[in-house]
Amino acid sequence: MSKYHVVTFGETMLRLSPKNNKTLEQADEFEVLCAGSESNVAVALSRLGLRSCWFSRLVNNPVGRRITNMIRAHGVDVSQVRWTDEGRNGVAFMELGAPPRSTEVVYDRAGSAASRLDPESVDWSVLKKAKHLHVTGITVALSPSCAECVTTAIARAKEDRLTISFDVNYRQKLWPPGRASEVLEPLMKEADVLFMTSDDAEDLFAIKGSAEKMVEAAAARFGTKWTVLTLGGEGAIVRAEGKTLKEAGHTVQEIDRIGAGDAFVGGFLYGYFKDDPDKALKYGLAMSALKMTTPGDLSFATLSQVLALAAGDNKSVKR
Ligand code: KDG
Repeated sequence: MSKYHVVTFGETMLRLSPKNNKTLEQADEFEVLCAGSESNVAVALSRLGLRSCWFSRLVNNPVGRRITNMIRAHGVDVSQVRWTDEGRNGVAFMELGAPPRSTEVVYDRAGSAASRLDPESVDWSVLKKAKHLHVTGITVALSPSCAECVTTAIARAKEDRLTISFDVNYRQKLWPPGRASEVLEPLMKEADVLFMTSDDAEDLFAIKGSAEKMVEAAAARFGTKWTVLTLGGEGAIVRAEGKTLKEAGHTVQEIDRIGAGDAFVGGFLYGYFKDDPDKALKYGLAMSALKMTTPGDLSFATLSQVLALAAGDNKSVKR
């Protein structure tokens, strides 16, 4: 038995979000959370009962320890984190929007310890203990050495016969779309499962049309076995082994949508490991909907909640 189902890595920042729906400008109290797409996925998987390992590079100070503690609390293995005594940990100020006011994210992450992760400092033998590697475009955007880590991880995962998922996760505050599409396309083609929002498909790769047309065009262009487009409030669509399946999203009373995409990825991968595209979509959408009902990036959903919601049981009172 492999030690881990999934290994992933990337920057996780301290997330500071104003309390009581205040804006960043007016806030006098902040909730202390963590923000990192890959650790969000690792937590989602761990909550579903899978063994996940996440690593990054962090400064060994109270902020770095707080970040790892929040992730470890969900059962994620953080033993591969590269600790350093120098530099600083990234911080993200995240103000939650309330329509029509949009969510505002202010990064304070340039030159962070995580952005200095490099392939030589990673113990890649960790991949030999895993079945699956999950990586995202955010890490590629952080720095040339982080991009090299993603390239190295993909090459090693292929050698070690792991399956690979790649989430495009375009962040406009990190790089321009033209550069992102050019750098990401060859990496996306290496994945077994590709995740993208329909907005990213359109803005980065000019893939347009109905959801069905878009997912077929993406599958043809990137050649991935399973190609997944998330459609915001409309749900998600997958093209897997020549078939297209679409599923509507759940009605949600939204508390915090940041991290919902990562929760979707966690739930979807749970179904992917069962080789069932229909269940993958349902688990992904259930996990994502449940995540939106709680504050913070991290999912607090349980497997039984996800299975129940995926099966259509959404009774509001449980006794
Ligand atoms: O996916 C949610 C993330 O956007 C967030 O929490 C932080 O990984 C993050 C990033 O770099 O934007």
